[in-house]
Amino acid sequence: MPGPTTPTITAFERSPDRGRGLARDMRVRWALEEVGQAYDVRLVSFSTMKEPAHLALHPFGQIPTYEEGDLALFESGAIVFHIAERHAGLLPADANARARAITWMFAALNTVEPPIVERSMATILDRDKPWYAERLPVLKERVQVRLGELSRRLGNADWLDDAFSAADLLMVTVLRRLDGSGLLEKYPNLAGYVARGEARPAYQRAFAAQLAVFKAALPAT
Ligand code: GTB
Repeated sequence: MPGPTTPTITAFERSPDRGRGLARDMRVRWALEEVGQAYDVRLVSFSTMKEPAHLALHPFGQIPTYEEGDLALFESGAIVFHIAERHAGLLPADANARARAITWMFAALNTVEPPIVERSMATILDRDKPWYAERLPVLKERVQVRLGELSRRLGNADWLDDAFSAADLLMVTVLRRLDGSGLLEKYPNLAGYVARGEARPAYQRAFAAQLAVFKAALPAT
């Protein structure tokens, strides 16, 4: 039963990923599920996101946002960090292990995600450009360099630094953006890592929730 401080997040009313859980509300949903925090979702359209009410919450007119009492946050990484700080289970108690987990959270968002997003955006937005055929291999190579580095570091470990943490949650969602590209499969330990994340019951609940939104928006047959 939602209480007065039940957080509300925003998500796409109609996600362009067609229910594959690739939009960034997925990582926030997953974090909330991991810590057992109930939440509400406000669905927004692309036009609603650019209106003053949403811009007051998110200066760049995007999802996800997070509201909890007087607190309003944007940026999925900051939201996941906030959830991890306020609840047990997503960051280690040991100060050094916690600092390493936070380092990996930044690495996921600042070092691994950018080349993945750049490649993915190019495949969506730039296909008709005269330079696309030349540029795509460059973008693909940048992703492969990062995946190779990450794969070497992960080795045979289950998670980035001992126990599962918010860092793994972010890294798995970042790597999932490669879905359908065929790139991840070249690194079996990374593919296994993503599969381990996806197998977590909290992930499954989050995925089902965002898929339900997509299905509800489908026209009745
Ligand atoms: N740095 C911000 C964060 O981490 O929260 C980035 C937020 C962001 O890019 N939000 C996107 C958005 O609101 C949705 S997640 N876009 C609308 C806009 O900018 O007008 C990005 C996303 C969108 C679609 C897919 N997909 O279809 O696969 C995957 C990811």
